[in-house]
Amino acid sequence: MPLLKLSYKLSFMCASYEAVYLSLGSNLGDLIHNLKLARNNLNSLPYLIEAQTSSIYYTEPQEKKDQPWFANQIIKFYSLSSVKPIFFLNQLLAIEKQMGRKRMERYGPRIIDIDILIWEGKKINSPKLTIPHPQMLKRAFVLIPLKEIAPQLKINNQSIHTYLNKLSYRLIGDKIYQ
Ligand code: PH2
Ligand code: MG
Ligand code: MG
Repeated sequence: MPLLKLSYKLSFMCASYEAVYLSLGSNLGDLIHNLKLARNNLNSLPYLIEAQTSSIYYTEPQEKKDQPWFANQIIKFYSLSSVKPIFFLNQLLAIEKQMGRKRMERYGPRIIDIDILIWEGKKINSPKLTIPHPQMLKRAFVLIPLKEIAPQLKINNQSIHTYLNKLSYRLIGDKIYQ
């Protein structure tokens, strides 16, 4: 086999992957359709493999209260470890834009928001990107679906359960009040 072809094949077989947890949110238009479309767009990125998907929750808006309720969902992917977080972030922003997101006000209504929550083995503090996501530990709409798909996950050595215990929220069916 030609050397180039062999090394191409080997790079696939020996590729290493890192777990990445993403949060999806939508509160404008057809919420379920928007989450589905975002999930499809993510799955069309060649370096991502979907591993687990949470249920969809309907969640009371946080930070800015006077806006429609959100549909939220968490997806765990494996990403090729050669992919750089800032490159990935730019691809997420491109998906949001292509789906029609207009950035008007901070925390305001949006067709789709795709956030990087956790990237296995990485802590990042740059002006454009902070990992783990700086607000995730205060948000029941993140912690509840995350616990559903990764009950054993530790964040800064603490369980999701521990963080949830510090919050005041109500989970009624698939609705999260906070
Ligand atoms: N996203 C925000 C602000 N507030 N509230 C809920 N319930 N769900 C969200 O996804 C959300 C929010 C900014 O990204
Ligand atoms: Mg967000
Ligand atoms: Mg965002």
